[in-house]
Amino acid sequence: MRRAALVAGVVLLAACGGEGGPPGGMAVRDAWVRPTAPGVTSAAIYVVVENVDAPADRILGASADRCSTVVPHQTVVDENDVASMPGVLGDELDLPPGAVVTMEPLGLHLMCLGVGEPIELGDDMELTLTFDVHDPMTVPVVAANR
Ligand SMILES: [Cu+2]
Repeated sequence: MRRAALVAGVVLLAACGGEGGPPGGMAVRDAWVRPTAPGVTSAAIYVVVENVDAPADRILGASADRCSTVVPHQTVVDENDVASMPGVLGDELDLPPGAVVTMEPLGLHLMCLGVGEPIELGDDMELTLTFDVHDPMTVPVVAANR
């Protein structure tokens, strides 16, 4: 809450996605991807997106250079311990000012589909997130086991 008070004064000045503008707006951090399992051509990408001081927004989609398609998923475990990953259509990707969307194992993630060369531990890739309002943002993603 203290942070919200600090940035409140900046909101009117910060041009969302503007060239050379002040830091702030949208922050994309801690992006990592699980290495692909043998014979598997998909991998889960995890990332944290924070609307620091940008107008209300929403993650519209994503792409990555190692994936033919990237789709948001939510891992769901049913009463029989069977996990499924339905696509995300609800408000999970909404980013009102100050909101943080945290993608982490057993929860929300970006599914990288159509992986060509296997993704190995330590590999790098690039993830681009697109938003309803904000300019697209590209961040490095490292392959890790966490
Ligand atoms: Cu998935």
